[in-house]
Amino acid sequence: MIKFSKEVEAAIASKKPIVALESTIISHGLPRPRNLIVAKEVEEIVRATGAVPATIAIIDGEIHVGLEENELDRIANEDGVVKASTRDLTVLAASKKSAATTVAATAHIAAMAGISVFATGGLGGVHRGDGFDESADLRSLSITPIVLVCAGVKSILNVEATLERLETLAVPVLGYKTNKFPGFYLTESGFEIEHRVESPEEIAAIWNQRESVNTAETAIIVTNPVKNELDRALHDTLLTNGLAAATAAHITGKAVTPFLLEYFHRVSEGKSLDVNVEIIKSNSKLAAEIALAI
Ligand code: PSU
Ligand code: MN
Repeated sequence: MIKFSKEVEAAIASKKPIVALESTIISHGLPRPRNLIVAKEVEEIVRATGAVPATIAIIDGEIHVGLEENELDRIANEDGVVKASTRDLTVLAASKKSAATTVAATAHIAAMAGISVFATGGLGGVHRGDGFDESADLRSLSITPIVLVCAGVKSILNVEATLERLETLAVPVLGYKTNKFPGFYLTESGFEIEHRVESPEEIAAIWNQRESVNTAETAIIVTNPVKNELDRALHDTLLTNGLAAATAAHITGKAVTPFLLEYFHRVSEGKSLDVNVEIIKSNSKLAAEIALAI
């Protein structure tokens, strides 16, 4: 059912630590041509830390865990690559189409492949505004055993409502060297985190307690704040105007997040993009350290 890259297949055989990486960030989160460059750099960071990168995507209907170079290139550059959540996997398998996987679908597939650590940029969550829109990322993390490293939830979202949903869904949230819930582009979102951790070993120890307290079905979210945050005034202007632009353009459903990210990157003339790239790189490094500790 799963096609492994040569590198990931060898890592499984020799029991090397593996880090899952999502692909929607490549196809729908970052602009070309930087998306492919960053995707490769992130894989290199994981390798340099001593783990093996497994970028996950759907190629011609098949689940791929670890992408060969030409496959990574297809996800980054082909126009027909759609954004897929867990519910899309059956349809894609039957229609043999290609897709990039969101946090929800990537976590689902990684767990299926026996991978226990996953790095992304910002988690999806409850959207702002009057219409109801909650990312499938939250539901997926409540039923998928994986350590997810992120820089909090994307600041385009309703952070407070998202944290409440994570509490309801019984998904633990840890702050890496912080008690402040990170705000994706911003180091702090204004909300607190109860559980602060200081090292990858401490995170591994928490992960290893799941069976003993019978909570092995949920993910563990590790939040890693960005060091060089986006200018706050610029961030707030982008957010207000970006949300207004999305409403004016009648953007709904799964197009909302890619629209807002593209708006931020374009209007900030790449400033938000630089922060987004730093986030992904630093999360991938921490994820590799956690994978080694586990
Ligand atoms: N983090 C980023 N950039 C992204 C995403 C996360 O830095 O593009 C993607 C992830 O794939 C996440 C998705 O699962 O955005 C959330 O989309 P939605 O709100 O439609 O569930
Ligand atoms: Mn949505």
